[in-house]
Amino acid sequence: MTRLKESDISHISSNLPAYDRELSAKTGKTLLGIACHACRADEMKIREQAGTFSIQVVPVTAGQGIIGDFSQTVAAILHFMGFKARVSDRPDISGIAAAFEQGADAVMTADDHRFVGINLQTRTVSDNSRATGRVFAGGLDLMARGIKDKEVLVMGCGPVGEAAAKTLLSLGARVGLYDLDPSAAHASRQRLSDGAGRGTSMVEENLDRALLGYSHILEATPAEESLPLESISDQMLVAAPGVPLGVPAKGCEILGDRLLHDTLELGVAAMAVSLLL
Ligand code: 2YC
Repeated sequence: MTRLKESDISHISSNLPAYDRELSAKTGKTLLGIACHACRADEMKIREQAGTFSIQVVPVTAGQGIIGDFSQTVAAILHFMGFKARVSDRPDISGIAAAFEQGADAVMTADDHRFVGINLQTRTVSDNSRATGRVFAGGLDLMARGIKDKEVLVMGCGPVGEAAAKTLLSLGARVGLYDLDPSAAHASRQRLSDGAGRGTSMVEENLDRALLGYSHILEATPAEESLPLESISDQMLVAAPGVPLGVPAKGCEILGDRLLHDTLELGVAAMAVSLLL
C-alpha cells in the first residue's frame, strides 16, 4: 500500500467543487453519484441519510505517524458530500473513545496498514482498498457508458486491483489480470473464480502484448509510468486508482477526459456510502 505524502493531498480540500465538475464531465455523475453507482445505492436516499450521519475522523500517531492534512482532507471530502464530519480533538485511542462518548455514528481512521470506516451501530467496516477498487471500476463503467461485455485490463493485482476486477466481473466485463509478479495475477484469478458471481478472468503474462488488445484499463499499480506512452491510444479509457499515477504526463494530455484518477476522493466517497448500506 503506497503511503500518501502531504503533497499528494494538500490540493484536495480547496478543489472539491471543481473536481466534482470534472467528474461530471468524465462520467456524467458527481463524486457522490459515482460512489452510489459503485455501491448500487440510491443517491437520493444516501444524500438524505448523510445529512444526519456523523463521522468522526480520528488521526493515528502509530507507526510512521500522522500525514499532514490527511484527517482534515478526509473530513472535508465527507462534508462536501453532505455528511456531518469532523476531526477528533485528540488522536488514537482518545479519539476513538470520544467518538463513542459523543454518540458519533461512525469513525474513519488509518494506521500504516489499513484505512477504514467503522459504523459504530452496525459494526460494518468499510476498507479503503476494497472501496477504491470498487469505485474506480464503477467510474470506468460510467465512462464506458456500460462496461458489460467489454474487455478490461487490470494492471496490478493487489487489494485495490483485485477489488476492481471483482466489481468489473459483476458488471459483466471480461477481465485480463496483469501483475509484475505472475503468481500474484494467478492467485487473484483463483480467488475471483472461487468467489460467487459471474464471469471469468484470465491472466496476461506479457504487458506489451496485452496492451495491444485492450482499450479499457484499470491501472492499480504503485509504479509511475506503468502504462507506456506508446500504448496509449485515442480510444483508450483509463481508470487509475494507483498512487502515484501510472500514466506519463504526455499520456494524460492524450487521454484528457478519458482518464479518471485521484489520490483519496473517490475511495473516501465509496467508504462513506458503504457505511450507510
Ligand atoms: O494521519 C494519520 O492518521 C496517518 N496515520 C494516516 C496514515 C495513512 C497511511 N495510508 C496511506 O497513506 C494510504 C491510504 C490513504 C490508502 C492507501 N494508502
